[in-house]
Amino acid sequence: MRRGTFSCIDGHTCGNPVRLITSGHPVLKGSTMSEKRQHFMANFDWIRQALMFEPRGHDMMSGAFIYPPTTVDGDLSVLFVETSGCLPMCGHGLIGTLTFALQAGLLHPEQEGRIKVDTPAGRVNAHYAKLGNRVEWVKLFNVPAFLAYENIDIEVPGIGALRVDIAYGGNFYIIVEPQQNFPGIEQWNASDILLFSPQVRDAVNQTVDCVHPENATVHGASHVLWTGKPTHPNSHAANAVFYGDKAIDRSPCGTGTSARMAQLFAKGQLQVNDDFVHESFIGSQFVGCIEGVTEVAGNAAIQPSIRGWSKMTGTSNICVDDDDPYAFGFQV
Ligand code: PYC
Repeated sequence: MRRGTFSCIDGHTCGNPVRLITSGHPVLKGSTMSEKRQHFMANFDWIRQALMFEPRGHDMMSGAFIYPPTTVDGDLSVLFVETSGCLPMCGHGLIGTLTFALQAGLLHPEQEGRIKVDTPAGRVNAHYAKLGNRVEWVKLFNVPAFLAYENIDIEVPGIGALRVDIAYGGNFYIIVEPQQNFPGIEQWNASDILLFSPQVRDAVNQTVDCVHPENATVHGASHVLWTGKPTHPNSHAANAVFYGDKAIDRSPCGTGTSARMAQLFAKGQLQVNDDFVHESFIGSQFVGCIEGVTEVAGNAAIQPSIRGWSKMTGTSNICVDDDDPYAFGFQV
């Protein structure tokens, strides 16, 4: 039987939705969050589809479940759910999850202002600041990010030739910078991004095989990060991140910002300790920083951080009953 009632805290991080599911969790097998993610995808994907897709969700919907830590020193674990699947890591999702969980009294870290989170992509530490009961900001110390491929040439129907880079920041990002056949996001509208991104993604995945060198369950270039000129004088760059089938991230995208900083670092355009203020398609901002350098499977990587804020918009009890023909959602 596939049915249940799920309590949720809804809100957004810098404009992009976050649905923190606070009851109705399935029991997951595995000793790491990566293993639990595999178990969820194989056995409980109906929960993701029911809570993310229309009519209970929408194209941009993104959410998370909190579980006990899977490491001895962790405070909690997080499983991410989205219209596109179960991401190994989601920056805007984690900033929202921690904000809502702290504000709702669901999370009591050992050390005030510090949280240790086990995610499917690995350990992410977080700092936060509170004013009364309100969380003002959350800063994530994300998993190591690295440039995976440089100067990949693809042919995209309706655009022509494009040269792209691919970087990892918790997911694999195809990064498209302004060039002859792409003028920058400031000259495009949302429908151009929605039209061309799936074709760019298909072309890249037919050309290169993106697999995380330390965790083969993390594979495939899933997100397209189009770049361009920012609108705020204090932003260093702007982006429009496409994910799933129809989503453009309303936030500046935490894992995308990490990937972009890794790309710029590898090209000598950003240094350790540099702040990188990244602007989203709607003009909201994350403050990124390269905290240090490290290695992933013997190759250079950065230790990225991202700071952002979230706001709650409401709470809900969502029921899913398999006698509803649209219990598990639909996409148009
Ligand atoms: O913030 O990492 C992120 C993210 C991934 C997909 C949408 N947002």
